[in-house]
Amino acid sequence: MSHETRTHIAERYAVIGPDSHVVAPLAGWRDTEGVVLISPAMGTAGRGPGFLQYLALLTPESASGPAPAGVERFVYVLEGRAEVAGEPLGVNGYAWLPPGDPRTIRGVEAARLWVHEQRYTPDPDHGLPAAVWGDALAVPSEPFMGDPKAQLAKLLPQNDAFDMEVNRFAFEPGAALPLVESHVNEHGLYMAQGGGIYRLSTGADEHWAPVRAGDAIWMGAFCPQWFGCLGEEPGVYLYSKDVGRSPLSPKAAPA
Ligand code: UGY
Ligand code: MN
Repeated sequence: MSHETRTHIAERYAVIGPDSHVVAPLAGWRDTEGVVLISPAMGTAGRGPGFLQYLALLTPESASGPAPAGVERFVYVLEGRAEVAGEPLGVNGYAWLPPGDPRTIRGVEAARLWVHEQRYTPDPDHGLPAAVWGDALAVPSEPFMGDPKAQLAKLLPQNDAFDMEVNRFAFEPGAALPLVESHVNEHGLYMAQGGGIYRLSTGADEHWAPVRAGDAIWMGAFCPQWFGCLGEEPGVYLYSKDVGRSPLSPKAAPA
C-alpha cells in the first residue's frame, strides 16, 4: 500500500509511473487486460495528446479487434511472444498495421505489448503503405546529432506515406540529449530499460522527473524536453513522433 506516486499530469506533458496503473479489460480486444498510458482524455480544452498509447497484457486466449476506422496501429513486444496478422513476434519485434487492416494480434504465450494508435492522415502524393514488420535490434542505429553514446534507430520507413515515426533511442550511462529540445511534434514515450532524468516544462511548471523502466511520458507540441541517462545500465526508450505533414494540413476527420 502506498499514498505516494511519481505520476505527474501537467497541462502539456505527463509522466505516468507504473505505481499508478490500474489494470482493466481493454476496449475492443477479447480476453485482454491492459493499461492506457496516454490518451486524448489527458489534456485540457482539446489540447490533449493526438494519439493513444497503451500496454496490452496478453494470454494465449487474447485477441485484438480491428483498430477503430481510420486508425493506424503500431505494436511492440516488450515481453513474451505474440502473433500479428499471422506473423510471430518475439521480444523487440514490432509491426505497423495501416488503417482498415482487419487482421488480428494474438497472444502466443503471456506477453506484454506497447501499442500506439492514431488517426492516419493521408498524403496527397502517396498511397496508403502496406503493413510493416521488424526486429528493433536488427534496425541500424545512428549517433544522435553526432554522439555515438546516444544511438537512434528509426523503426518505420522514412517516407511521407507515413505520418509518424516510432523510434528506439539507446543511451549509454552518462549520455544525454545535447540540447533542450522544443519542437512542433508531440511524443509518446515508453521507458523500456534503465532510467535517468527527464526535464519537462510548460511555462512556469518546471519538472525534473526521475524516470525508470515502465514509465511513460506524454510531451505535447513545443514542450521543452531533455534527457540524461543515469545508473549502471543503458537507458532505452521507445517513442512516437508525428512527422511528414504540414501543421496547416487538415487533420484526419474523426470516424
Ligand atoms: O526525435 C526527437 O525529437 C527526440 N530527440 N526527442 C526526444 O528524445 N525527447
Ligand atoms: Mn523530441
